[in-house]
Amino acid sequence: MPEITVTEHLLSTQKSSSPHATGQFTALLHDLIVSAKIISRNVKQAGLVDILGGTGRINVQGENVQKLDEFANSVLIYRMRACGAVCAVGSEELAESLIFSSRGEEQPRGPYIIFFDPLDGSSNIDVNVSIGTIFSIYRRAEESCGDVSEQELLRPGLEQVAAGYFVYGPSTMLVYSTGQGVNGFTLDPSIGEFLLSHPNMHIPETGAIYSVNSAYYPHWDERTREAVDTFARPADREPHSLRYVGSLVADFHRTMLYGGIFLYPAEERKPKGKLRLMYEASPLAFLAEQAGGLATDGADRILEKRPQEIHERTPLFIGSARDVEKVMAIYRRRS
Ligand code: AHM
Ligand code: MG
Repeated sequence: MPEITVTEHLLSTQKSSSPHATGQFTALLHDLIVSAKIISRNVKQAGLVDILGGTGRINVQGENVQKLDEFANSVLIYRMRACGAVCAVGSEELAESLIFSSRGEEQPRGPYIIFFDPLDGSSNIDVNVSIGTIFSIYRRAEESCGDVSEQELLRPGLEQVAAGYFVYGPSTMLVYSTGQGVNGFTLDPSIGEFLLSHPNMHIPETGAIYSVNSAYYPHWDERTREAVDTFARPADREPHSLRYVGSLVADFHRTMLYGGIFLYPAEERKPKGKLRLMYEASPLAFLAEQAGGLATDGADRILEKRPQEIHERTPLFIGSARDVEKVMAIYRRRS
C-alpha cells in the first residue's frame, strides 16, 4: 500500500466533498497534529524528566491536576490561538471557555470552535498506561460576526464538523472523522508523519468484550445492573470478557477495533455519570456512529443532547450497534 499522510488524505477527501474549502480547516488540523506530536513526545519521556505526578492544584472537576495535563492544555491552546482558524476553545482544564477576540487583529478569527480533553485518562500517566487527547470541532454559523457568545458554544454533537482522538500507546495514533467515515493514522516516528493505517474503520456489529468499572455495581440502579449483567452473566450464552483500562480513549479505541460495549452509567452518587458530554461523549459518539456503532445515555442519543453548560456530564453507553441496542431496550422496558 502506498504511504498516505494524514494531510494528503484530508486534501484528497476535501477535493471531492468541499471543493471550495478555504484551507482553514486544514490549518487547524495541522496545528492539532503538531500539538499531539509535542504531547506524545513528552508523554513518552514522562518517566525521564520531571513531569510525573500532580501539581497540587485541583481543576474545575475537583480532580488533582497532573503536570502533563497542564502541559498538554497549554500546548493545545497556544496552537489553536496561533493557527488563526479558531475563534473559541473549551477544555476540560479550563473553568471558562476561551474566546479569541478579533478586535485589534489584522485578520478576522477563523470560524472554528474546538473542545478538547487535553489528556484523558490522566490518572494512568504515572503507571505508563495509554492515555489520549479527545477533540470535537464545530463551525460557527456563516452569518455570525463579532466575538463568539457563550450560547454559540452549547451545541448538540450532531452539529460537529469533525471529531477524533489521539491515543498515546505503544504507538501514537490519530483516529478522526469529518463526517465521511472514520480513518486511523499511526505516527511513524522515523519520519514524524501520521500515515494512514486503518482506512474506513467499522465497529463490528457485536463484540465479545464489555468495559465498565464494575466496582460501582452496588451504586447502580436495577436497570443498570440488568444492562451490565446481560454481558457479564447472560443466561443463554458465554459471558463477554471484561476489559477496563480506565482511560476512555484506550477503552474506546479497543471497542472501535474489536467491537463490544463501553459503559459509564449514572449512579446514586453521580446522577449524570462522570464523563463530560462536550469533549468526551459527543466526539466519541460522532466517531462511533460514523463507524456504524451507537452511543446513548440510556434514553437519548448522545449526538442529540443539547448541553446546558460546557462541563456537563452524561451517562455513556457506546460501541457495537447490537450491544448498545440491548442496553437501550432494557432502559426502555424498565423506565
Ligand atoms: P479524566 O478526563 O479526568 O482523565 O477522567 C475521565 C476518565 C476516563 O478516561 C475514564 O473512562 C474514566 O475517567 C475512569 O473513571 P473511573 O475511575 O471512575 O472508572
Ligand atoms: Mg482529562
